[in-house]
Amino acid sequence: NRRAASVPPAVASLSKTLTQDELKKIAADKAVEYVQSGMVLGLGTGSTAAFAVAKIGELLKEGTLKDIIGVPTSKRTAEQAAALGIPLSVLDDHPKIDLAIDGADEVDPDLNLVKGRGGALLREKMVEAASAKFVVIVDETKLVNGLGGSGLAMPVEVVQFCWKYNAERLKTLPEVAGCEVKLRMDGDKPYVTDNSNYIIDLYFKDPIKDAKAAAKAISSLEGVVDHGLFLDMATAVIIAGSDGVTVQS
Ligand code: ABF
Repeated sequence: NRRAASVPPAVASLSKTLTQDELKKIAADKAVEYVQSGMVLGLGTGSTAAFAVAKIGELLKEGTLKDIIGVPTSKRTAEQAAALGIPLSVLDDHPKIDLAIDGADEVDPDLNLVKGRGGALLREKMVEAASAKFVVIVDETKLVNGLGGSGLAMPVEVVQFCWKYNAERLKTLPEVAGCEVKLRMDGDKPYVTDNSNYIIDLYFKDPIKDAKAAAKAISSLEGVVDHGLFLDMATAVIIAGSDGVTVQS
């Protein structure tokens, strides 16, 4: 049970005047404390994860960390890590990852997540599922009582072929009843993922009643590649807020 893996609790008092970026960096730096020399690391995507990647690069450069191999979860992260001199690999060559560090869009009280508003959900899920420990780093704005509860997008990655057909089918699934569906755009063109797929974003008025059932139903549609529900995957979540840093596991 990866949820039971021990991550030491930590609390630090933070000033109430910190910006969201400062909070993200605090969470990221805390997660990097769990990195040890010789580890194979899953490198997340997004602005919070970018702070962690930057810190790992810094520690490697100064020699505090050695022999790290990073497995990036997106082309963006691969570029950032390569520029910092972090040696990189892929799951084909390093199928077992010691620790993955990544952000999230929503975190519920059971540490289930919505991820993928940054568009990297598929590679994130593959890398994080292959990780012995998966530490999530967020600022307190990401906490929700139920997944889908932020009212923001819950992404579903679909093949380009007949995406409208799949958008219609997603809309009629009883497990996500009432959600709105929208093809993610990049200017006036559909957004294309690192895997050459499209993303259909689901918007909920109320939190998803049964996230497990929703995940199963969405995955059952032919042409759906993956979705942003990351259930029972996080080992620990590091939350930076105005009252301090907490680690939930
Ligand atoms: C990744 O980055 C994604 O899964 C998630 O969509 C996003 C969070 O971004 P940020 O850290 O910029 O809020 O973790």
